[in-house]
Amino acid sequence: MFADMTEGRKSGNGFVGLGAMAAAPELRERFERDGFVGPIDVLTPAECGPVRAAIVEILADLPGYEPRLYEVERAHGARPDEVVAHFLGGWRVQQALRELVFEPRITRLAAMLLGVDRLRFFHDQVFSKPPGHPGVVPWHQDYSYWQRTAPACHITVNLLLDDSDEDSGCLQFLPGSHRLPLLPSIPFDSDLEAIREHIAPEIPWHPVAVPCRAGQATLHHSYTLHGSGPNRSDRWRRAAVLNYMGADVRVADDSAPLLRGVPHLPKGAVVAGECFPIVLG
Ligand SMILES: O=C(O)CCC(=O)C(=O)O
Repeated sequence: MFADMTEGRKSGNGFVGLGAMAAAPELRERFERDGFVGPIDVLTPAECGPVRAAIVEILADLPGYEPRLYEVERAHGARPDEVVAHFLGGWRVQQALRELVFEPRITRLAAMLLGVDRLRFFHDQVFSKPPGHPGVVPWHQDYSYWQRTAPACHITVNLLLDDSDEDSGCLQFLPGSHRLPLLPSIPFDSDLEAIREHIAPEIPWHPVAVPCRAGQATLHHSYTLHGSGPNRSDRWRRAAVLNYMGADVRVADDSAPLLRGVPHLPKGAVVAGECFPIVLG
């Protein structure tokens, strides 16, 4: 089928060069087989500029913005030269990040791969690695952090705002790992491969790095193991991450609000309300 798409170009296990939706059946097949797809063209490189500027503004005054964000990585605050900058909730404070949440080029792709007609926004994240920064994002499964919502019907879009490759610490995936059981959640400042002590030695460890150009994205299943190494390059490596879920996902644990500053929803309630908008359907 790819052979028909003569203007297109295959890269990684995704598809670039034509509208990704044109390749929907292939992408879906790859997503089901590997637990991730990418790189996929989402934004133009020019459209990344305002998003990068929004991130620069937040990072320049993280303590000032923190009260309006959902979460700022504590270990980064304590050891900024060692730990990657990571925060949740940028969509609440910067228009360019807010617009990404509702961007149809993103939401249509996410809903198609998740296999839902109605898609709901959960939260956003930003990961920022300056040139030469030694920080890593340890291998993890996203749902290990999201068990307070159920069922696991979630998908992650990782949108690169700078060209990224193995030198600059691009994202890596373990193909097929979405079929593993749920593993323990790993503290953000752990070693890159800390998760391996929880994985049976007979499970093959063959990570696949997915370099992306600015404006390209990867999408992954919430059980897929992924992580990223240090930035050994002289370039920035920043990513805006959009986490979506099916419209019927419910609160599984109401011991606290799902995120700082959002209404406290009771156990069993659909994760709904203006903090968790329907973005498609
Ligand atoms: O961008 C990274 O290095 C990590 C991103 C991540 O963990 C995610 O997209 O879920």
